[in-house]
Amino acid sequence: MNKGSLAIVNARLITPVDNGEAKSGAAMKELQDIARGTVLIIDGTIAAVGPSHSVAVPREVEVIDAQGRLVTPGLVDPHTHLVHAGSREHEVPLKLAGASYMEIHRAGGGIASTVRATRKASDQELLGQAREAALQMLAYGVTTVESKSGYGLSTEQEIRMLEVAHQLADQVPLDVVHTFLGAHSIPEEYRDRPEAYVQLVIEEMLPRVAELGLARFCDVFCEQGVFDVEQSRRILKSASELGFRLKLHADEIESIGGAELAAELGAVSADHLMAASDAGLKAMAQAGVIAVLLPGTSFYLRKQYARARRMIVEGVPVALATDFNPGSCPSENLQFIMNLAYLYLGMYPAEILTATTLNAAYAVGCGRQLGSLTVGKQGDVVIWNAENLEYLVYRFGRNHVCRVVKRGKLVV
Ligand code: IZC
Ligand code: ZN
Repeated sequence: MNKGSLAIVNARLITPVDNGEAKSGAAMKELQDIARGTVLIIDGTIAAVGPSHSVAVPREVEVIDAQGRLVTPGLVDPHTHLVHAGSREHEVPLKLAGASYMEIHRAGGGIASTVRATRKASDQELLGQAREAALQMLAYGVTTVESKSGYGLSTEQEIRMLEVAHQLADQVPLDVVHTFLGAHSIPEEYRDRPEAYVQLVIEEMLPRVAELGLARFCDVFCEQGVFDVEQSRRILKSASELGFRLKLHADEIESIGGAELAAELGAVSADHLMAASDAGLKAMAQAGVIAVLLPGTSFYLRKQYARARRMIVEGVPVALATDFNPGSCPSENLQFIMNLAYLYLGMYPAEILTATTLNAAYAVGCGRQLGSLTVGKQGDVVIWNAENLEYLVYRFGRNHVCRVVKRGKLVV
């Protein structure tokens, strides 16, 4: 990816301060706030951050005058199902008539319908759809995105999904973090022998994906009627032995002990957590597992929201993501997720910024390089058409991005 040099001056700079780990508790609200600041990026890396009068900008470096606008780190979206074919608008009338997500899933719709569409699509079609979505994300201020497989559900098709995601990473000015989610659903051809599918994931898919170096993380949809805690544990332990870092779709619909399992395995994150138990949250806090909350999914499924305040009080680091997928959150707009977090998770604007930058970066294993305006980190920056954070999370449904800078290059 191209690297550039530029300086943004006259900015209202607001950023989390990185102390080497994801922020929890009261620290989620602690931000550095510089009223008239400069960020200087040289060769893609942040070289200086401070009050404008204290930062000398070399003569040859291009200068952008932010004119008092809010400037933050580039946003990180740490949970998406970016690569898929087709769409699922046909499910909405079923939902409005009372069918639940899991009822549609059990009837062979839901994930299975996206699996059918994805298997049929050519690499070019998959790539085209993912590229369009990734560029939308970028337009909304996202400079790094996590991307899961999980609509192939055979060794060959899962590898193809991951390879498409790698091709995508070469074509868009975003960093893409790759996650293997072969255990997203039992595919139709294994419907009557789910255990054989678990074995396929463990014995064939994981070793192949590891050997090809296609994914940093392994994730499992740990949910009643999908993969239970015992199956999830076996898959994730095998993944860990092969060097994958771990994530879980945990306690989204039923409280089955997904949060507890994430803590037991030392997962980097447990995601969703709408139904997570008190004991599960305590265990996550103890083990330092990041909660990746997906309020767009609660909104779209018209379900309960995760207990973000409780998590923050318990000391669980919280991050926010879109969950962009064709079923339960068909939107790539992380700004809308920030609005939802403000109104329905009861998070404060400062916590929301931490959750969509630094904590999100740690949730994808990139906290040392991304997620804050810190000297030495990558020069990923958003200039907003807003003067403060409160405005950003108050005014919804429009895109507040003014400029996006990726590795020191103006990309939006
Ligand atoms: O396609 O429905 N929850 N996986 C788990 C999803 C939502 C994606 C989908
Ligand atoms: Zn998901």
